Order: sequence, then C-alpha cells, then structure tokens
Amino acid sequence: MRVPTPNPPPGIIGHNRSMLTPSYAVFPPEGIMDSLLPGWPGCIIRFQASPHMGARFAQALAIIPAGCGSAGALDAGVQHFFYVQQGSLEVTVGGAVHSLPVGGYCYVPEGVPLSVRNAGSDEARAMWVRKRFQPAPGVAMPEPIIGHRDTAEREENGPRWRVLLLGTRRMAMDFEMNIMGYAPGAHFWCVETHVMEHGMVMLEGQCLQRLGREWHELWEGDFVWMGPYVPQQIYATGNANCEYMLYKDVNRDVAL
Ligand code: UGY
Ligand code: MN
Repeated sequence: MRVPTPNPPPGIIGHNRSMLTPSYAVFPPEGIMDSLLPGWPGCIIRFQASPHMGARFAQALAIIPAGCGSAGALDAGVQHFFYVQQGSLEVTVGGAVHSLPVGGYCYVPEGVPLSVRNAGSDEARAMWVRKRFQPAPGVAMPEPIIGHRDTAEREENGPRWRVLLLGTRRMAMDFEMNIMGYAPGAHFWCVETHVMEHGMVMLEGQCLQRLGREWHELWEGDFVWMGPYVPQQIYATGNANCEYMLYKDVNRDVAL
C-alpha cells in the first residue's frame, strides 16, 4: 500500500535558489547533502566549495556530535582554518590544546599537526577551510593563530565594518578570513572584479548579492562561491545588520 506523504511546500519542486555556474555558486544550506568521511567518525561534513567546481580551496560545514571529532591528526600537507558557529571545540595544534567557544577560530599552517574534538555535551558546528599553501620567495612561513571574533582587529567604515580574523596584508599568509558587516541599506561602493576567489557564509541578516549580471537574495546559512573575476557587489536588505564570513586568497602573484 502506498503510504500517504504530505505535499511538499509550494515552490520547492520548480523553484530553488541553488545555482552552479563555471564562475560562481549559490547554495542554500538545506540542499547540501552529507558526506561521511573515514577521518571524521560519527561526524557529518557538508562540502560547499572544492576543486571539483573549479575552486582552488575546499570549504565545508563540519557537524560534530558531542564526544566526536577527527580520527587523529588531519592532513598536515595543507593549511586549515576552523571557525566555531555552534557548541564548542577542542583543537590540538602542534601539541597545544585550545578550547574554542562560539566565535573562536584557529588557523593552522601546512606541516603543523592538528586534531579536533567536541569535548562538550552539545553538537558543535564549524566552518572548515583548507588550502594548499603557496610559498613566496623570501617570505617566512606563517605561524598558527588562535583567536576569537570579539578580540580580533576590527575596522569601522560608516555603515560597514570588517573583522580581520587572520589580519590583513600579512605577506606570510596566502589567504584571509574576514567577517564583513553592513547596516541595513548599506552597500559596497562599487561592483568589484578581482583575481581572488571567495567562499562566503551568511552569518546573519539578509542581502542582495550581485554575481556576474544577476542579483541573488541571500540570508543566514547560505553559502556562495565566487570564482576569480566574477563581478560582485553586496547590498544589505532587511531590518537587521548583515554579516558574512569571507574567505579570500591574497598576497600572491599569479602562476604563469
Ligand atoms: O574584500 C572583498 O573582496 C570584498 N569586498 N568582497 C565581497 O564582499 N564580495
Ligand atoms: Mn570581493
């Protein structure tokens, strides 16, 4: 006998905000499927950006139940960045243990052992970014960074602000993670076009985001990948502040 199922909400079949193009992607969180990985027993990894789509980095949401974490040290051949969005995480970076609450983060350079564990009693959720390091001649290797968004350097610019989690213009680093903030009605001053890529996670609020020649409405939890050169501009809508986390590869010449 056929079991009756409720009708899906109107619009869910024919209309969906998910979008993948060669130069950008818009992924609402509800459509991203789970990956289960041997290196993360009991955890769910939801990949948002990866080289499969043309990105030169990988980004995922890691869902880590209480008592779970990485099976051992994560791949030390790449750089890692974790930012805790829910619950708390214990990270061991080069032998030193750090407890990261919501808003806490760690950057771990290539070659430094890193393991992650949820020592709390609630589920933890964290952004996980990985990038292969691009050395620059004469520039020293970066050091690990442990921090919290509330104590990170902050720039105010009228109705806009920026929290520099890994600093900016630090030539040792080949990527930045910044929280970008806009008051309702504020917008970036131009349509930008740059060689750098972005991984963008909406933390709160609403906006219209220009990608190429289209405008996309975004809200909390949405992920956007912007490939090199994609024309982009943000315009904060809604009644509350709009904030998003932004990955950006920086400080390196193009490879010829
Ligand atoms: O710094 C940036 O590239 C930034 N303004 N881009 C963005 O928010 N999409
Ligand atoms: Mn940009």
